[in-house]
Amino acid sequence: MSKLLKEKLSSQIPALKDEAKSIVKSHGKDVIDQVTIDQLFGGMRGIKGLICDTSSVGLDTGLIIRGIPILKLTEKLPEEIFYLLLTGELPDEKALKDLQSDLHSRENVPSYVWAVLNAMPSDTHPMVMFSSAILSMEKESEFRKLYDKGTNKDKLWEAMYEDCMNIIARIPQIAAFLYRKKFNKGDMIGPDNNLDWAANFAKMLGVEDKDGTFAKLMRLYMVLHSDHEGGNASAFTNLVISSTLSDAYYAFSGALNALAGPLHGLANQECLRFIVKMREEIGHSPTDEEVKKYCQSLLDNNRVVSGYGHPVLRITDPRFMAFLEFGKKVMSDDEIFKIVKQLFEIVPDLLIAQGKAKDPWPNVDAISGSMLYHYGVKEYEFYTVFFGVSRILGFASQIILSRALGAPIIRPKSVTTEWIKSQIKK
Ligand code: AMX
Repeated sequence: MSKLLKEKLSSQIPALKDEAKSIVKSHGKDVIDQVTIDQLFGGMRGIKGLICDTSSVGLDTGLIIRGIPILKLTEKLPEEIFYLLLTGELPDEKALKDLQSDLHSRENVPSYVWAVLNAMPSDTHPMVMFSSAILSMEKESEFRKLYDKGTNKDKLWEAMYEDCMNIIARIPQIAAFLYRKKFNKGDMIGPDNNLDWAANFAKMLGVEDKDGTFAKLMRLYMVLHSDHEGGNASAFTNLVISSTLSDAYYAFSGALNALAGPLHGLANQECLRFIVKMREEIGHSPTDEEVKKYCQSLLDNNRVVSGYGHPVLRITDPRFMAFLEFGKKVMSDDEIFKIVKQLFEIVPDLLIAQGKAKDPWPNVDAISGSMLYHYGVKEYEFYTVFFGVSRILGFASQIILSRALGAPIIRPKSVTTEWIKSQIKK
């Protein structure tokens, strides 16, 4: 019987609920943070206002999944990470096989999804297509069916789990279809039941992979982007939508729309565009001096250097380091990869000298695009879709757990500028 993961979760949930209840009962009124006016005007940066147990991001550590630093998880499969995100444990071989066969059994995409994608104008952005494809499947939602039937609130997480698993099983096929359609790569390539989730995705994309390293990159890519705690724009959107008891189709589609912003997930597209443009404008493989001059002129013109800085990191993003190691092994002579390394040597000093960015170090987007570019995936409009496919593992884990804990609707309080001014007078 497939479904060991669901059984594991079922066995864990009562204790998780008891723990949350008992913390609130004994310490519900303890103060854990203060809010300053600059945080109100500054995008609520850093305010501790959410619970997210799947992962955490420390200023000086980067991503930690269930207590394990991301750099210790780079050899794992995305399915293993999904299991870890949800349960706090890595699966044994039996549980992994069970999860993989469960996903394969759910991968049949409803045919109307292809019709929806085929009907879109050819210049539609891939993120619009991806988000719309997921939303178009909302009528499949088990969660909504159960809710409409009127059910015990404690049962809702199970339907949320079913929806999430169905979506996770189908998105590699949907993303691969839209890549091949949008960029005229030929007919759709069907799934292969013998492959793991990311290798299957790699195969369906149809990217040439003679030595199997593209499949390896897909596994790494999906692991590195799987989650980044609960407060980033897309994860927060996902949590807010699902807290209204909207189902996973609505939540993921909305979260992907947040991910599509250039300050968030679209940065990987922007970053590659910037590198290619710099290479073109300079006209040859740039020298260090030329890279420095080019980036300095961006800063002088009040532009950002894509891929550098982060709202909640103050170190080189460990996910950047993981890709750097992969690149050194697999594509050390690649021209774009070399420019990525040059930027890493040069940009932090420029940002430090400028003195504005709180984090002068590269984030994952400074390098992820160059990995894809090396394999001929040069359509950088598609890069955020890779990010989205992966991040749905985190979105799913977060909302399954929220429903399991019966988390209430998210509803922070806003205040007016007049109210702030009255507080200042006091
Ligand atoms: N280049 C130039 N200036 C930068 C900069 C960069 N890479 N990063 C920050 N700054 C500037 C900001 O524009 C801001 O200037 P201002 O005071 O004139 O408005 C100042 O430094 C302070 O910003 P911050 O507090 O350090 O950053 P933030 O938390 O407001 O924003 C981020 C973080 C990522 C949006 C910002 O660093 C940025 O725009 N980076 C480039 C885009 C990017 O790489 N985005 C990817 C983020 C990761 C992700 O979500 N995928």
